[in-house]
Amino acid sequence: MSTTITVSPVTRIEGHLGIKVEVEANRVAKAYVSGEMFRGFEVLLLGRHPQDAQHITQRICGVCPVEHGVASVLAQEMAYGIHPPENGRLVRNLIQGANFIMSHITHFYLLSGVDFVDVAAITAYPGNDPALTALQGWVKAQLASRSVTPAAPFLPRYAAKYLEDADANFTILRHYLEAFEMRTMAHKMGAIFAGKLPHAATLVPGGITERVTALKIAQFGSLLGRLQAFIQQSYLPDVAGVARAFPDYFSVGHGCANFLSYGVFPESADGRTRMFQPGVLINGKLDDVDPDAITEDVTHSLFSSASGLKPGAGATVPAPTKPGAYSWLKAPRYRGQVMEVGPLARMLVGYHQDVPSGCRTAVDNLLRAVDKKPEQLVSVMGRHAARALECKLVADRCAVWLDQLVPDAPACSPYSVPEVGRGYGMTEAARGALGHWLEIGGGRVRNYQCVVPTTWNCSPRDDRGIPGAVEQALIGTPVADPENPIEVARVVRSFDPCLACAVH
Ligand code: NFE
Ligand code: MG
Repeated sequence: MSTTITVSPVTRIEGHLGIKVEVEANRVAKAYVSGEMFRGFEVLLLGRHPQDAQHITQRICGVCPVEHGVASVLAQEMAYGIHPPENGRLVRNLIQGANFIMSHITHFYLLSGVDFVDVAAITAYPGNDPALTALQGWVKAQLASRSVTPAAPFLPRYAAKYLEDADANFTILRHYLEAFEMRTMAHKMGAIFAGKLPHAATLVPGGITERVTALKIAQFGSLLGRLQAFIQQSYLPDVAGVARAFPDYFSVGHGCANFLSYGVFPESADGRTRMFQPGVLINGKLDDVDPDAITEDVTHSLFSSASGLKPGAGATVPAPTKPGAYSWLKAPRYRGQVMEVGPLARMLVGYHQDVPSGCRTAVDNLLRAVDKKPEQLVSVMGRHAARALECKLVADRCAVWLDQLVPDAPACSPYSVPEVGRGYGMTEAARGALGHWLEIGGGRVRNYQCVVPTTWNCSPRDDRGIPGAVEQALIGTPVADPENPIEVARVVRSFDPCLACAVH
């Protein structure tokens, strides 16, 4: 006999995500992941001036707007035949790096960490540290209001086994409060060159409109130093502590085990070398990324446009009552295969490459510290660890890019918009591979298609009925108590889904 569990909407993620799993003998046998709204950015861009695209597409999301802006200017730069000067490239890396740092800290402390930390236990923790007193007051108020309206962010929550070490529990919760300040600091740091954040005002084709000055470099460096200290002294040890306390989660949430990364953070003007180089891992074999191998199926998606189109020729026609369809996400595939994207994909692609990204050493050190084999990283805990490792690598690399900036040197190249043209921008957002495809006709946007990280991860079944990456990761997940499916929540949140992005 099977029990159906529906969790909708899933809290502590971005956007509207529905999960339906069928549990047999305390294991997930079938999983359905759905995006529950249509947004239509690809439709509303049609007929607009191409230069509006980096501003409009940033509004797809408040978490990764910078990356949508970068993907859009990369697509335009290909169509206009230009590259940014050195300062433009470096400043973009710094703004995007600031966004990765903000996003990863937010995900661990404010979103998914609460799946492992025992919030309620904090009320009994001894001491009178001001952070403790603040937390206790907050949690007590929430617990007291439970019967009336369960209040975010801690309630409602599943009855489950949480972190049992009271000191570690308090430490992570103290860092939870600090994480609010850290994510603000990361935004402030990026905004030094972005003009403002979350939505960057200074991103343009050809580079960046903000002047690079010695003062801005110094301000950025000061905030970066404090973030590096938090990552090193709090984030990495806290993730390691959770990994030690929940070793089972190195064997839960395996998924498709195919990984795709478009590469990110250009280290040369033409973007051919990048801090994280592009790569695709299928059945453990590393290959170059071929943009032509990307297609989007829609058989189970709420669209009437043709299935299996390449994004350069893609179409978005909503069909809210389409029979057999259950999600507002398309189903992206690479050579017809399901792909996982995100920090784990970047770290594993980097691990298999002989490039100086630092991935190989970081992953080797991690494997030694947790006494695991590389294949065990393909799991809930592996995703958290990869995210934390990447956060440190990116923060450290930001210090190098900052050092390479030349005050008052140009940060932007001139260009003109052609009547007809095509381009695509492939980059990485915090959650994974992000591509924008642009076609210009009559000097206006003739077609615009986005294939987005969470569209890859939370994809529905494809034309062949093959489930998407999160759907596959859920299959086999143990569920001890169907009334409290914490294991399902932990698998889903390990991907850091953003449904606002996914349905764009
Ligand atoms: Ni809306 Fe986004 C996704 C990321 S795409 S958070 O999925 O990261 O740039
Ligand atoms: Mg799309």
